Amino acid sequence: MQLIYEPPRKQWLELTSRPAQDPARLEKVVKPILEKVKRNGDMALRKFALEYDHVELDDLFVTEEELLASADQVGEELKAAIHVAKENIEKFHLAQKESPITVETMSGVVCQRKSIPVNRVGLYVPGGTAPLFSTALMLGIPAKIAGCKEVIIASPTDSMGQVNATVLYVAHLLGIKKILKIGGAQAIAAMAYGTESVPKVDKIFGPGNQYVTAAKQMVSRDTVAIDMPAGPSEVLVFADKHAEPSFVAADLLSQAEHGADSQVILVTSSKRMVDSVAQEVERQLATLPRKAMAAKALENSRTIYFEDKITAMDYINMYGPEHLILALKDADKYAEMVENAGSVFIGNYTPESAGDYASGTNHTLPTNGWARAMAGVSVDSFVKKVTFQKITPAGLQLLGPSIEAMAAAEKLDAHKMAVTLRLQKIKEGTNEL
Ligand code: HSO
Ligand code: ZN
Repeated sequence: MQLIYEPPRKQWLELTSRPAQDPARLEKVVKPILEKVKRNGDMALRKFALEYDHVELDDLFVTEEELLASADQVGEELKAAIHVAKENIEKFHLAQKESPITVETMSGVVCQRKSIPVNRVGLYVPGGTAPLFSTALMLGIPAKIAGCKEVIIASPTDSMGQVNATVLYVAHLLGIKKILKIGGAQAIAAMAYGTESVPKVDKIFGPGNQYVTAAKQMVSRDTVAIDMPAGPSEVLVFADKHAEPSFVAADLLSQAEHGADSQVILVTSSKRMVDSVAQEVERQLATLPRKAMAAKALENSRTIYFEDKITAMDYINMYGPEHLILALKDADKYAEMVENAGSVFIGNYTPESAGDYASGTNHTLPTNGWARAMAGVSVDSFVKKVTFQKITPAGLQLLGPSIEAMAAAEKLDAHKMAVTLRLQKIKEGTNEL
């Protein structure tokens, strides 16, 4: 980990950089995949499954039997844990449902805003070295709460043609029946364009490798909405001298083990913490099954020392971390100062893992500084907020002259006419309302 003491403000921008991506290279790989799926539909999907997952798929979707059988393959302890997580995530997301707002802005002029679910959504759940069944919970629960009519999951299979059993168990628990056995950019293409058997969706959600992310970005320019421009995962831990070095190290490593391109940052106001966390990181790293990946991520990572904690908060807000852990004595006080972060973990006993799995908050969060302007996934991400308005003749008499004046000033005569004609009718008394 790179170590920086008291960086001057002019250096901060550079210290908010993330590991470099190469979008042009990714686009070159992904573009032909998208085109093949667009052109050849299911046939292309079967070919890609053979080529990348080494599996011959008869059925592109998980069968009812496979879905039901998943319950037998998941241990009781894990099932119980998943139920705890599901309940908490449901509780927190149910509270996010908004009732319509109705405001009479002027007498006879009623404006309304109402949440209407996105009809069809596609949820990408990564497979591979670490199938993230928790992502199925984090996306499936708000989709169901929002009331989306059609929810499909796409997840790659193993070489036996099976989607991870725990992913299936979660899908079954949430009542999601359509699970596409395809991963990678080709899955994103299938959901974005639709094929003979895959419905075209309106919005695609979920994390994935760099190809999946590039594919999401590319299809979003074309035909479908996406949750957010996701990049490699990040955590920033802000620790004072009261923090527990072993906790801090474990939090840093829990993000580092996600992938070689993850970024972990330690900001601290204690010189002693710099060394003790480094020692703990070394010690714990050696025990991790994914140590090679985590070690690689640590190469992109930084420890930054600031004597003054308020200055440290300024830097943190500029960085805009996906996850921010406040391992501080006055954690609540500093939580009040947070402006830019995806999700904030307050105090020494609130690890990021809690939010990753089970406390109730969503783990699909903005990375790469997007937290400066965007929020993570919530029920809001699965609805459109549609506005309505209704104006009575009396209301139009009140408001009309303002509209006419503004339309005239913009020289948009038809706009003005739309009001004038109605006002005339009202004046003549021939309006039937
Ligand atoms: N930290 C990841 C989410 C996750 N962690 C899933 C474990 N499983 C991105 O927020
Ligand atoms: Zn995680």
